[in-house]
Amino acid sequence: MGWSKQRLEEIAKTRLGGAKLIVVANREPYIHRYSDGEIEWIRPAGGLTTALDPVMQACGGTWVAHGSGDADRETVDGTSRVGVPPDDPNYTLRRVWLTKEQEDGYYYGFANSTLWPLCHQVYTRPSFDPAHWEAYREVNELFAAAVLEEARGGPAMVFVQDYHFALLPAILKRERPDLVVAQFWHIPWPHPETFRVCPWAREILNGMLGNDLMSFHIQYHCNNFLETVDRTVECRIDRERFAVERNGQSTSVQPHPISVDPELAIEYLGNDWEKRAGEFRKRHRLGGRPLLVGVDRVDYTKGIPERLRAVDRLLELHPEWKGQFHFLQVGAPSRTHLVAYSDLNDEVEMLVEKINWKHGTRNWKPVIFLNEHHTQKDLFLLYRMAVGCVVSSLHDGMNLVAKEYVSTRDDERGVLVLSEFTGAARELPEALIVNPFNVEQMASAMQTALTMPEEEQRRRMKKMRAQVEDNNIYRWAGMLLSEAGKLVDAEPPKAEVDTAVVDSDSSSEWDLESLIAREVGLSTAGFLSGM
Ligand code: GDG
Repeated sequence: MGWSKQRLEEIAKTRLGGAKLIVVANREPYIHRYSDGEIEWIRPAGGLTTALDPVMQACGGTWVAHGSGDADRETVDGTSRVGVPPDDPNYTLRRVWLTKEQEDGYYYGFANSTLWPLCHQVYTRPSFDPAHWEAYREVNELFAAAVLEEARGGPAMVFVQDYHFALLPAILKRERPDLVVAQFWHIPWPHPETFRVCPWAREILNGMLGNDLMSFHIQYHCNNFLETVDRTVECRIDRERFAVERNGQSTSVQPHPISVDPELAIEYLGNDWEKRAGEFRKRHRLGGRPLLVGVDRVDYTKGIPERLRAVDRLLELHPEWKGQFHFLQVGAPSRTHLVAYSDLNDEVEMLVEKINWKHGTRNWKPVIFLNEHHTQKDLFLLYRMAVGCVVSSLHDGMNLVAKEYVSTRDDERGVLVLSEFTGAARELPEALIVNPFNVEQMASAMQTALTMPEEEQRRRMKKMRAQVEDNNIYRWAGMLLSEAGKLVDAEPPKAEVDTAVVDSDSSSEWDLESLIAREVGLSTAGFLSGM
């Protein structure tokens, strides 16, 4: 029995015991904006929203987020709420409004110029600006007020997302000790020596220790976090249970690798993907040539220049590929107000230009750079068309692009080139694992991807698909919610549980228990064996 949307729905009903589910994330899952005078909605690029929207669609509840679209205010009711997905609403989006100064200091400043580079080992110096820190604190208080309003009048579980809200859990616990608070950190947690340079390291850790459950993608990040806490704040570390005890509060620290919804691939590809692929090839003058693709937000952690240099090297080593393939890079613009990001965009554009000039001909360009936001449907089409997908992150919490690529390949073809510095590399060892800093190795992996025999592709892809099918996004959310749900102090609403469980399958409650027990058993065994 596997994890599905329906199983997750059951978990939400049984394990949350009637408590309301409130997700807090900076980014909203749906943005309303003006286009030619009309209001339209889009889904933003980024791993967090991609992963959590299906979870909320399965569980229901409220998602609290920054209202960032220019038509967001026009589409909410008097309490800043709107039903989503906009075309078929089944959960609530509560928007929080920020001033330009708050957004500058909290989002572009402390979150993305301090914590983002601090947590990723990519040699970009974090900035430590007291004004940004002030704005970060202020916005964490502002979000806490919105969450407390949403949680009024009953038990609730608050599921906090990411590094934008390190202070939020302790604020919530201070005001409502009965709330169950869990946080998932979507990016890596660095080595203690790296983190300790932050002037506000202690305040950040105090905030995070307000959580009942603190979760990262992999055990290595949990170990780093526990070590950082041990060296920075006064507390008792329970290494047996992997928990931090302090002032009567206990924070359990657990790995839960995030994933994707494999069903989405079927939905997005539909029956017409081959026709759409033909149109795409024509539009970009690709002929019938094989494609290697990269799909990323343009971010300095993703190793985009590194993979372009590898394309250059591949063409130097194997000039026979000239005119014979394309490297297609989708680069969704991201955080463009920050100099580090606009500089990177310029660097990528220049590199593409240089490589195309050096190796291209009048009718053929080796690299095609699509520097714009795409729909997920279009991205999945590219995955399905490509003979290989290159993920060369210099450091990445998980990396969902790798798992999305695998999820589209029901033909069991295609090769994944995957950086060893992603969380995903631990789960997908059948990919061609590379060090993105090693240009020769990357070029050679691209050569292997372009020439791998079909049988070999099939053997590897089969295993990777089984992994992504089993460890899907519903398992991630189900495990996290049931771990946190153990702490909810409320009785399940009888009628709802009865209908949900008995109607679907009379043995499913037992199945659910044994499924969770088996999973917990497995993860404990993994931990004990030092995985
Ligand atoms: C953070 C962590 C962790 C890309 N371009 C467009 C677009 N995307 C989508 C992809 C994928 C997502 O964005 C990117 O996810 P990643 O996981 O690769 O990276 P981050 O955004 O950095 O995510 C990461 C993740 O959180 C989840 O925990 O895996 O380690 O850094 O889904 O398809 N989506 C749309 N248009 C685009 O142009 N709609």
